[in-house]
Amino acid sequence: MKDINCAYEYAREQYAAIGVDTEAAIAKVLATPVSLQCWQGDDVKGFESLETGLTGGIMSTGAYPGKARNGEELRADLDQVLALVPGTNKINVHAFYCEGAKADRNEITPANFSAWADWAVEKGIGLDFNPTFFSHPMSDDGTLSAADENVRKFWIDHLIACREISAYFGERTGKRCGMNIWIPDGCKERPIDTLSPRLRLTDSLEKGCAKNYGNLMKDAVESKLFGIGSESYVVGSHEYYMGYAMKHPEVMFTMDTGHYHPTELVSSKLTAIFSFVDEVLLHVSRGVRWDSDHVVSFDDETQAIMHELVRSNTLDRTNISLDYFDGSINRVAALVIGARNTKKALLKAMLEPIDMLKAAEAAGDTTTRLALTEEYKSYPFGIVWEMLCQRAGVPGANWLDQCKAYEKTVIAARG
Ligand code: RNT
Ligand code: ZN
Repeated sequence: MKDINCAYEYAREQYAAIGVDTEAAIAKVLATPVSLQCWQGDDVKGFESLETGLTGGIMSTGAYPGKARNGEELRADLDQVLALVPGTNKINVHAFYCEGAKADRNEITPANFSAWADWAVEKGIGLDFNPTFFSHPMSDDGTLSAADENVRKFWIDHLIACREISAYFGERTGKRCGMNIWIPDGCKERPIDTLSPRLRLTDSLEKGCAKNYGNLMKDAVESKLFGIGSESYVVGSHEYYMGYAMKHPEVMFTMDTGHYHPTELVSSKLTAIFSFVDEVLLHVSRGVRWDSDHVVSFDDETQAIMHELVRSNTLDRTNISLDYFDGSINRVAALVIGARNTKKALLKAMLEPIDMLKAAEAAGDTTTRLALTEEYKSYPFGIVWEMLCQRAGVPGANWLDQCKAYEKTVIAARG
């Protein structure tokens, strides 16, 4: 059997003939960070063991055995994930994955996250962070938009604490920490007063985000269409946060691919947002009929997003994160599948002869544009992907073997 080098040589030449440098594409994909959500590892449970269970109108379904029960287990699982996902990765941590001395959400400090920081420093990777405005007895009647001033104060204090922790992550890892703010505030039925909660949210965000941490951390705001129990009204809607991000240029705008009407696509919104916003944070997910947070697939939309970023040269203004939680299959595999698909889609986008296509477009030759775009879809990019994995020292298509072995020896032993 011929080896991969032989096949790669052929692929490299084919791409070179249309002006695409596969080596440069591999290098760019390997250098582009993708932030992997720790919450896939335990069905968004966290380490606090409060009575509430998962709230906030999101839901993880499935009862696959062996979810991580503490920081040690979760980080061990993430070690295994990182061994199977090529290139630069970050780990995305949520505030309720706190450890050490017991502290309520408004009291957590960097000390509660030193185990995460130590681990990341040892691995040489960056961390991102999220305040947790759900799964807490104080989050039932709103958080940052709550009418009750005590409740609102509690969550502003949580926001302040989380930004301090994010800056700590930035300092410890030497890599800027992106902090994504998502709140579940909303209503099952249409409220009469839809404005006041939004004005309170603005006030809370401006108060909570007042401190400037320089380049150690950067805030992001994530909008949503609806949640379970907030079907009729969501305070932090798309238009709301778009407006907030316009008013606060230092804040990133987050788009989660599951947070729009099923016929709306994030890929079609990106350059509109980039016309006015400096940096975007992506939650790459897959909604099936609703915001179901399925594992990211190598599907049309994931590819379209990557094409948009590469074609518009906005990849460096984009923070790619994953956000889904599937408890019905091996959770390590779930994270690996979504992460590999995301990077695969990015690679495919990097292998497009953009200059040639742009030239055809500029010349008004839309026939060539369509003919070639379609033709290049079947170029041998799978071989380039295999080579990318080899260069990164991770398995190719047979990565599942390692994952299964880990399941047998480690995950199966969990009660
Ligand atoms: C919820 C948002 C949010 C969460 C995570 C766990 O709809 O997508 O990003 O999924 O914070
Ligand atoms: Zn999200």
